[in-house]
Amino acid sequence: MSLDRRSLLKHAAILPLASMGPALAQAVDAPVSFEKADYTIRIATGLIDLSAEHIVSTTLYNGQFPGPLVRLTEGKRVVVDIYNDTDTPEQLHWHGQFVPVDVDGAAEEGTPYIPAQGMRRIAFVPKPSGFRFYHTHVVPMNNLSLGTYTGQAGPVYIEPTNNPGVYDREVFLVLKEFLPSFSQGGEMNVDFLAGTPIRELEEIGKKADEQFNGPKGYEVGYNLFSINGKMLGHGDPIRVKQGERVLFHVLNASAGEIRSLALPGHMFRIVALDGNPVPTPSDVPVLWLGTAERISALVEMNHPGVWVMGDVGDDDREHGMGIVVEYAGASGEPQWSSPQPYRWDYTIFGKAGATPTPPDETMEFSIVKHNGALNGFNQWLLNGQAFSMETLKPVYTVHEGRRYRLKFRNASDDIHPLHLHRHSFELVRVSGKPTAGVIKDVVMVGGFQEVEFDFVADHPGLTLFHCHQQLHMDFGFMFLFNYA
Ligand SMILES: [Cu+2]
Repeated sequence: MSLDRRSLLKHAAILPLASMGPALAQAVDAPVSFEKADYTIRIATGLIDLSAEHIVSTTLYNGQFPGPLVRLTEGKRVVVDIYNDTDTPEQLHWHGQFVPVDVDGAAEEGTPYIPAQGMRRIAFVPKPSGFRFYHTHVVPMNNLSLGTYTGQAGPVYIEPTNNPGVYDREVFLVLKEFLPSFSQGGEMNVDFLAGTPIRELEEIGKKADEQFNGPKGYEVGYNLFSINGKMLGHGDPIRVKQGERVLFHVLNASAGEIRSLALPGHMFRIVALDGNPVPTPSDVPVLWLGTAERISALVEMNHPGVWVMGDVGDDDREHGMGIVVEYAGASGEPQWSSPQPYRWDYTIFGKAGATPTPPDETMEFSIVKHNGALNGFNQWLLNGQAFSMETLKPVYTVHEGRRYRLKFRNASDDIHPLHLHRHSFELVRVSGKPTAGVIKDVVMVGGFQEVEFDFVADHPGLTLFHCHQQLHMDFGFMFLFNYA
């Protein structure tokens, strides 16, 4: 290996830090300074070839998009070295895992930054099992070259201690847009969620709009769309055989878009949501995923041909959001046909006739948008309060061991993918429909609709809640739970 001056300087910059060893290490349950890392993740600027004509420069994990698949075993401690070769301090968040605050990767909770041109070694015990992911958690605000607008996302699969494995093979799909830009036209929300808007919430939203009646707030749009870092028609197809049972693990790694996915002539049997097995696996023609949601779905390959598996939005699919599925022996141009409109309803995966454990306490939150209130950006308020990035003050307190019911009332026309850190939650009611047994870490609440979910406060430490739409979380839609 030869080192040029630049990389020598880079190594020199790392050395004093690395030699500090234990000071950087997270003492979890054993000293880690002489251990070899199980995984090394390097954050650096790099290029991704979305197609031969579309090569994008952005920040990546290990020079690739998506970042490497991190395969872990539930309960088996893992050591991860994270190097930051950029000039910006970074946070790497282990989305959907029950990890302590110093590992979680959220500065708001107190996780130390991975210093610019520095590194952090972390160690943790992976749990719960299933499909998780890792992504950056810095706050980009109006800088579209930071945070989840970059290519910093990768899948995590935590092997359960026993895996029933009723499939022939697994395919991971990471959905992601590139080349973001601001627009001020206001976005059209596709009407795909089950349920009907609540008049009272519409009235609250209307009042807020009358108060903040200037131009619509900035939105982020994208030029290029991809699955596993390739635009539709570029990269290898998914090659299948007739009769094969393929388990797709689909991740929406967008900074703020909702994504759909359909495969003409095939049904998806959803077996897990956000990595957690669902009580009632069900067949659906289309997958809908809010930002940061994951779906694991079995597809029986029983419709030979060459197909486009893609977003139902024609424009997004034509700009790359799709991947070709090719049966052995089939040839010709990949075929697409739009599925019938389908209403996405989380409750069909629930446990029929069951009722969740009653909570010890219920907290209610109203979601209100102040149109263009922050230098042209929409500001988001929960119960009248926008999160302060300056004070990072926790507003709500939970007690260990207690079960909390959170009820969100959305007085805006936007769909919000609500996310709780370091805990999972159980859906209790979605747009008026009761349910039980669906365990998630992100859930979409529809425009002028309501959602309720329960979580047990069993992972002490500051716990972040936020909307996973990057613009929303950066401009107020966030709060911290404090453990008493
Ligand atoms: Cu939101």
